[in-house]
Amino acid sequence: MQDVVEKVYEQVVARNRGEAEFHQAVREVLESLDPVIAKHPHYADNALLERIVEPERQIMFRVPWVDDAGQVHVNRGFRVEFNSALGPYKGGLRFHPSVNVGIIKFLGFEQIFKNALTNQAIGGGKGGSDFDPHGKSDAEVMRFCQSFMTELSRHIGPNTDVPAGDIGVGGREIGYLFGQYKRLRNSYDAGVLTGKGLAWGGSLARTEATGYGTVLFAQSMLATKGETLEGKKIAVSGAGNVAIYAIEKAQQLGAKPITFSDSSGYVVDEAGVDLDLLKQVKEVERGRVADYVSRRPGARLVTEGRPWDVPVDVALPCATQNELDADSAATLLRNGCAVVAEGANMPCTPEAIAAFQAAGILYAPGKASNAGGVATSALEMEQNAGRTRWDFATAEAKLAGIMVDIHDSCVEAAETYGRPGDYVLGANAAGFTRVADVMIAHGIV
Ligand code: NDP
Ligand code: 2IT
Repeated sequence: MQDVVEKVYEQVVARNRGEAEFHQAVREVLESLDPVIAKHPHYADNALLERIVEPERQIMFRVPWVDDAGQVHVNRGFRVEFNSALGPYKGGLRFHPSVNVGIIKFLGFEQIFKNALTNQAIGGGKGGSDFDPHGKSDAEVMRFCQSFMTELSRHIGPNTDVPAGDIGVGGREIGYLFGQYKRLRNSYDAGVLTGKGLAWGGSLARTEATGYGTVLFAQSMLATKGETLEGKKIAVSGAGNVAIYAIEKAQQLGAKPITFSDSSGYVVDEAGVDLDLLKQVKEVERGRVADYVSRRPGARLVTEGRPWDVPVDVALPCATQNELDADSAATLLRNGCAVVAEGANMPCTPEAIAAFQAAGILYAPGKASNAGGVATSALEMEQNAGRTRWDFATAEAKLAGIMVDIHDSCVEAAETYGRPGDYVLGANAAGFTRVADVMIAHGIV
């Protein structure tokens, strides 16, 4: 990194001790900015880099709640309002026991550039809690969500900050959160949350959007080589919202996803994933991947290793950060994998990314390839503001158009800065310059 950029990184590490994921996300962006700063030195003036790595506001709060047995628990809640240059803070809420301030800051930081890439009027933010929804009753999840929203409601609003789902937060949780917000504010602000139910302001295609968008991005990358997804074998990780709809879109485009996973292991189904069964197990029963295997002859559960051990043409990591490391990358490359598109946020380690880039395969960073979810959240906000509702085909067509635009912006920026085909540089440079230009226009704020 150039001196000016390296100094900013060192300051981030010194000021945010122990926040390894945040350091990792900042480093990846700053490294990409070398050629951008070299070409446009004014981006380093007026402490623009120093400002962009510092959240505008970060909120931490106590979340007390009572379980079904009457026991009181205390979780920690977070909302990091990172950057509002382009619009209200926008980004999901994650409920997972691993959540800490460094994880929320890495996600919020990535969200700034992802949201800029969508070309919609949304700033970057993220939130969540170390609450674990696994094994909790609906009533426990509801009481937790009500307590969480009791504090969060002071900080959000349709023109201020608009949360949505992420790991552990889906339609059920958004419902309980919205109900409590409405009660506290005595105001039906549909646009305060996205990922809502279809009967109360949700958008068609939002549920599918992240997974669909990831596959559409992979399709656009393949098109640059004159190829399609038809007949390609795919390894998917995760079995949640993103993974399920990545599998669905891949199947619609003639590909053959053969794996998925959760924290108990991964499933290999060489005949191709039975999507109806997977949805039944995960969306309806909230079960484990073993429940799929017990009902699907020919499928096997592997509890050691990763889906990346299975020979495939395309890998779609859709579970969590740092789930695909250098060893997994080497295995994928050895087996002939030629496309990696991230559905999750930061699932590939820096070493894995370096291996993919050195091998010259098609690799898409999550801030570009998983941006379809937040883009469709912005479409939900647009429908809420207009008190209208589009049909599925309209919403999906807009999502598809946005994914093509994001792909083309990445390709163009990578060419502009002298590294054609480098989607990491492309995504970071295109996202950064959009935000930076507006921050400059807004003065020192
Ligand atoms: P879900 O909660 O619906 O699913 C998450 C899946 O990943 C589950 O199968 C879960 O298994 C697995 N998983 C999560 N954490 C771990 C872990 N530490 N180790 C092993 N497996 C794990 O979340 P989403 O599908 O919404 O999110 C998946 C990824 O996509 C995340 O990185 C998220 O940030 C990203 N993303 C999500 C978007 C959205 O719209 N939902 C938009 C853009 C990105 P288990 O149940 O066993 O924990
Ligand atoms: O990481 C992400 O982009 C999300 N979890 C979706 C955020 C949103 O506001 O829809």
